Amino acid sequence: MSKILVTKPFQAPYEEVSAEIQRAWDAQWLTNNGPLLNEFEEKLNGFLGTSDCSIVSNGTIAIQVAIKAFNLSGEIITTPFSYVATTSSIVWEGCTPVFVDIDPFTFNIDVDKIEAAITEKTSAILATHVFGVPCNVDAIAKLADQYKLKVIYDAAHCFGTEINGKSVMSFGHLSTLSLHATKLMHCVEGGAIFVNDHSPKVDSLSGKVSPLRYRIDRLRNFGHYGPEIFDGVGINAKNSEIHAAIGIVNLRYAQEIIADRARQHDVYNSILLGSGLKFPHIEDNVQWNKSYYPVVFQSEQEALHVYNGLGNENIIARRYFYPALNTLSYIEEQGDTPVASEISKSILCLPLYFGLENEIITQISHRVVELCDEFRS
Ligand code: T4K
Repeated sequence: MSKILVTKPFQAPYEEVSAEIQRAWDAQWLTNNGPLLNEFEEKLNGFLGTSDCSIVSNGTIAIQVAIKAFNLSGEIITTPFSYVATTSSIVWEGCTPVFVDIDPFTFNIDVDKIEAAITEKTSAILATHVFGVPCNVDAIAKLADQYKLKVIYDAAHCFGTEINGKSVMSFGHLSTLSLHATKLMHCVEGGAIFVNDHSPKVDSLSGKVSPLRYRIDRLRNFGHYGPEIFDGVGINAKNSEIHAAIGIVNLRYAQEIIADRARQHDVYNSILLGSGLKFPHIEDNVQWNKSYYPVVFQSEQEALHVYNGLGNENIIARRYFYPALNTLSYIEEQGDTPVASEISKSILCLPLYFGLENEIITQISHRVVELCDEFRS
């Protein structure tokens, strides 16, 4: 079998991409929140049913800008089971991550353990909807209200996931999305911040926006409010017209990409369900985007046996997300997170990308079952 990667970027027909890039080229406007970027924002809002989206240069800076937008300090309660960017952004912004263990079924932060981690220094909860599976947003909102905490969701994996038909970006005070090439929806490099701020709108250079959106739009552009006025400290988190052009094209295929992920999941499930493996639990009211195919094995040794066995046949699975983030070398207070520790060691994501054929998925699945049988015998 030729090499099967864990993922591949979606690529729209090149003519469509070049036609869209041509618009930026003809306009001689290439970056600095130009018309294509604004169009991409509107189209993202249109697709997701959200109202306030600011595109930035990647999903990591989206988290960092989010933390700055609320002027967070002190401790931020977070999950140990996510990509490193969730934790590194907290540390980079000078805050202290406080790790709360995860739920063994959804692999998201365990809401029953959050309250015990709240101290007078806690300023926010930054939770990841890992693999696009939503956290218990109602329970988190209740705790946040009670303790006056901000809620930021790292929704990097969540394009297209809904709760009761509503985009998962509509929950929490703010959500961040990654639009990186490896994501279900992408613009090569990119990220977005979705705010849920219903306070009275304020004037911005581009019209009336919520105060939080206003702040984020300043933060992502050096603090500029016009050429000579700087409204607070900012950074360069802008994205370009070329990225926006690719995003606009890819968005045309969003439904098709999501449907294709569901097809792939069905094929994997038809062989792997019932073979002693564990999969994320999805609540009945959740429409999951199926952006990854994570499988939890019975032990780390079994996971590694499968990982190596597949690797020997050129099938590349990935240990998303190992190691648990509270064990990173720069973390002082690791806390006690046995569930995250166990799951991070025994999980693999199997190959999943647009167009991956049923036949290949069938072969991978049978091989996984054989390798597990071999290990267990
Ligand atoms: N929060 C969470 C929860 C996240 O998962 C992430 C990122 C972030 C925040 C931060 O968002 P960004 O700042 O990245 O926008 C990838 C991605 O780089 C990263 O975006 C993603 N999460 C993370 C989970 O995975 P790697 O280490 O898997 O990348 P890499 O280069 O090994 O590529 C994966 C596979 O894709 C390989 O098999 C090769 C293939 N590939 C990759 C690229 C880039 C291609 O075939 N073509 C390509 O162009 O990190």
